[in-house]
Amino acid sequence: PAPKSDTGIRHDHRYACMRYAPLICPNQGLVEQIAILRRDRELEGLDMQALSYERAISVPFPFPITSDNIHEVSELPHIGKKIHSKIQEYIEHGEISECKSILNDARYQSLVDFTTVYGIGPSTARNLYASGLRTFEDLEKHYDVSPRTNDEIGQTSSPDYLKASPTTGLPQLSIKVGLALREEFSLQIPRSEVEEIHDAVINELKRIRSGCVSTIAGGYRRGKDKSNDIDIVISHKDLKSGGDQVKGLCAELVKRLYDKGLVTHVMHLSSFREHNALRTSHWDSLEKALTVFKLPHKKGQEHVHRRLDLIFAAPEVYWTAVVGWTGSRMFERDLKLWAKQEEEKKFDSSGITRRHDSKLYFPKSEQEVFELLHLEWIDPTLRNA
Ligand code: TTP
Ligand code: MN
Ligand code: MN
Ligand code: MN
Repeated sequence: PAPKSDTGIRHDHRYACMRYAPLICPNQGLVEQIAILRRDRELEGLDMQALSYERAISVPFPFPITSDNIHEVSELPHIGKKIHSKIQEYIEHGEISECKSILNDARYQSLVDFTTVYGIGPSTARNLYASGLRTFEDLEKHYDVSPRTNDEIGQTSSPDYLKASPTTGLPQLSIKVGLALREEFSLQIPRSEVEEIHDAVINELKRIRSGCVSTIAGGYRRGKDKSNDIDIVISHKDLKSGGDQVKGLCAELVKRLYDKGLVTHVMHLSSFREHNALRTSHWDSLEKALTVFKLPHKKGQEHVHRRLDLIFAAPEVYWTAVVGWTGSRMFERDLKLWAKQEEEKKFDSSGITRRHDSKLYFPKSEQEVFELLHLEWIDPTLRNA
């Protein structure tokens, strides 16, 4: 085996999965400015540049950066000359001039607006812009969405929603619904409602399969006060069932939630690719559904449409799925990188494999996932890199 990189948690470790990263950061103003640069590069498809800005802001500096300690910042990983000069500018002037011009740029504003629509990513946004569209009103005309009431939105879902394409290009229906519901989706979800939605989902799950287990993952698990969506990882207690208890459950549950009026739309529904001979059943065991969910109104109080992601894992890969869906994105990216570069393993939400012989590992707890990768376990609330 290759010699291990230095192990042990340090705030300046180059792998995000080896750092404690709390939600609150003492350099919030600076981070927000650099995030604008990152966003601009991401929207323009400059992914490597975006990633280097994202990496830079994922390294926590434990104190407010000032002219007295900025020399320490340049010793941190992922802080190159370019980013250092931006930080310098921020320390001197309280802002980064490039950010100001980005924020005033009409193209940037349109691309930011477009990508707030569920279903529109940077490349679709650039294409829409290139075809002359600039505002939400332009998009509504383009996608033939007229302002609707909630009831009418409910009716836009077609009866053949279960055939939602699992392939790359999102069907127009998705963008249409995303557009119609964009204001509701922009409202963040308090923890209490995340829990209420989880309970409602599990309540229906129990009716179709007993013995299931679940974890609310995503930002909620990392301690965020308000989330943009709800991510629930579902599996089954019975390890010996080898995934049989979970197979097909995704479509079954989504269908039930839809019939109960709880799920209003399905953006994506993956099927169990049972006949793919090149893959073992374990790699196929993550079924998932990206849906829109609305709690039933009570006492005349309407609830908001929420995005709900349901992830189904076979019992032996439940904990890798939980780790994989807890995030943050940067934490996940570096966990994969660590596994590959330092452990000669492949980490994925759907399992851990040894690279040279494809041996599969089946960790029985979240702690075991970290142990297998020779990492110190990090509390989810410190995975906010
Ligand atoms: P998100 O739900 O996109 O983000 P989040 O929960 O961290 O924050 P919020 O929802 O409040 O904006 O993703 C949750 C985690 O799931 C993410 O950290 C990485 C993982 N993930 C995947 O593994 N694959 C995917 O396709 C997506 C979208 C997320
Ligand atoms: Mn931070
Ligand atoms: Mn989430
Ligand atoms: Mn999600």
